[in-house]
Amino acid sequence: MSKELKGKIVKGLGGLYETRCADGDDVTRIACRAKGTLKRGDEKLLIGDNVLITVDEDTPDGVVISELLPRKNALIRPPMANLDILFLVFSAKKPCPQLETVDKLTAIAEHNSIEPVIVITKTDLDAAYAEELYGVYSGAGFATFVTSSFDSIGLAELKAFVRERVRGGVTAAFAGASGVGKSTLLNALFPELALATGEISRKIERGKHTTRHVEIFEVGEGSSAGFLADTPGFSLIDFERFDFFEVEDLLPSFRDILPHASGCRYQDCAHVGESKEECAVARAADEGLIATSRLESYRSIYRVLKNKNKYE
Ligand SMILES: Nc1nc2c(ncn2[C@@H]2O[C@H](COP(=O)(O)OP(=O)(O)OP(=O)(O)O)[C@@H](O)[C@H]2O)c(=O)[nH]1
Ligand SMILES: [Mg+2]
Ligand SMILES: [Zn+2]
Repeated sequence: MSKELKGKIVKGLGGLYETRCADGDDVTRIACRAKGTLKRGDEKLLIGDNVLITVDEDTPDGVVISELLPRKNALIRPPMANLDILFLVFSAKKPCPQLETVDKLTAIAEHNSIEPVIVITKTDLDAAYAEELYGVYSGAGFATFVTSSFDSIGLAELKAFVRERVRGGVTAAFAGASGVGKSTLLNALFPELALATGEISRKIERGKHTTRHVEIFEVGEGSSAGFLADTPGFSLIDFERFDFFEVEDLLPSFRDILPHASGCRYQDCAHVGESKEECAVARAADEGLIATSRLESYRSIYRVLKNKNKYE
């Protein structure tokens, strides 16, 4: 006799997956491998995937992931599927935030209909800069939190947000560079997780890639639970190498620039020139309606996308 169960992949290590199967409030975890065809190409399984599991009681090792169910979205960084909310975590200091990387991530999230939420960590190390960053990102229209896991700053607000939004099957992840304090923050919010955290390299002020694998945790219980993942840090978001989206998709992925992008002198304005007379976006930035760093990121990504594949 064989039967089929629906489950969600919450963890995967060396080809062995942990899946979460729910029947109402009755939740079980099943460890299993995947059918051969699900290990290659586009079908390669990701944490967050919803799958069918075939349980064949008559054969040994008869529990296997047999089918990948349709995805809402899939990201390369972090490598996850079906995300609803992406918490973009970066520190005020140590390591210094790379704002262009943050802005690439907000754009990729928006393009995939994932809500970006900004979390600034280590405000204890540079409160003034953390405030400045808060201004940039809340001003751009993102839910933004300033935190310190060491001084318990902003934790109650962030926890309330997570409890309110990451529930009822919603999937979210903490993502950002290595060493910004993602795992430390998750531990501060949910001490029962007891995640491993690591030191920062003193010489180069970078993290040491302590978290090695994506893992989803449950927030809340039973059918009202939400899913929250800790993910390994990354530093580069390379638009040249990966096809995150096309140049036409860039403007709609910047919610703070899009509303200002009509009213330029030329209809095909790419909003990359400095002329305030010609470009309504340049004008808006000059009036302080768009943060300089956000517009710089926009322009830099535009150039990369525009030049891509040009000589192929
Ligand atoms: N000053 C200060 N240091 C912090 C804070 N939060 C974390 N740290 C330190 O930052 C370092 C890295 O923390 P982790 O939580 O391991 O960072 P991570 O983002 O999970 O890093 P990866 O797993 O490598 O991606 C550790 O030495 C932490 O003690 C904070 O609020 N303030
Ligand atoms: Mg970590
Ligand atoms: Zn323009």
